Amino acid sequence: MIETISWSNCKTYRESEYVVLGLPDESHSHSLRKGTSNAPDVIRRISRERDVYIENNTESPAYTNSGAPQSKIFDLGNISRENIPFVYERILHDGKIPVTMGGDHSLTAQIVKALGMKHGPISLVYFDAHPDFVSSTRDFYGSVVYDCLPYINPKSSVMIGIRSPELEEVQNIKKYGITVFSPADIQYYGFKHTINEILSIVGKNIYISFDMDCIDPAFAPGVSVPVPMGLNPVTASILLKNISHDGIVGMDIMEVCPEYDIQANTCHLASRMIGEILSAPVIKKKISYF
Ligand SMILES: [Mn+2]
Repeated sequence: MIETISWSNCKTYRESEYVVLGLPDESHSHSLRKGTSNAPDVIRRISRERDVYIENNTESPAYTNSGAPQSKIFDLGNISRENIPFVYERILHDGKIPVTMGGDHSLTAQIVKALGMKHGPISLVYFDAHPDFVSSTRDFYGSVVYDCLPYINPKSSVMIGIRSPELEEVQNIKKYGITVFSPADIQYYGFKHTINEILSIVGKNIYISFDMDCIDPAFAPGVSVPVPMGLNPVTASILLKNISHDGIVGMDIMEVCPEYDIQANTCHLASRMIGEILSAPVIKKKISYF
């Protein structure tokens, strides 16, 4: 018998508020490191080995770290890149919030497209070591933000954790007016100041895309393209909670590369970050059923 590991804490898709999906696809990555397509299943498995997740526990919070009100979660399993438009359109039509595990970061552009078509311009909150804002090449893991441009409002979007931009990416950041918070900025100006700045920039329809390489490789070595001098996990989690507090239209966690992980630290952190989001927000949007 094949064991199915899922994040579901309610019995049916219909009653869920959040829908978890895996996108085990790295076909648009140019990284020398391979293996992000294994991340969804490994993160699911790790989430059950530690304290974050209690399967099918409908009586107490699934995410024991927060003590926050419980969200209803249904895990749809893994889907293919080709099915993104169809599946996300349905999830959004049903008034639910997609939570995606990648896979390479290029998948985010397709998700944001589906969200933008449903909700209008998205405030993109982009956690990453790299801006992924290349425009000379398209539709790969380095052009994600450029590929998202038709569906986002750049002036109400932010990048957090950036510390390895290419020249053309710096030019695009200036050209389109996206505000960047590097790890050094956050350290220098302080936490509360950073949170207030971010909250003053982002509008409604917040989508959080969390490239695991935003975190320092000391904490998250298992990523495709690690860069030193990254965010501390506590900093990232508090930013996540504050940004998602009033509701988000979706989130993803991308670029986890289990093969390069050390003692599953990165996968455990990824599972915890998803838990932080799922347990944090007060859902203000009305949930519509079939
Ligand atoms: Mn990225």
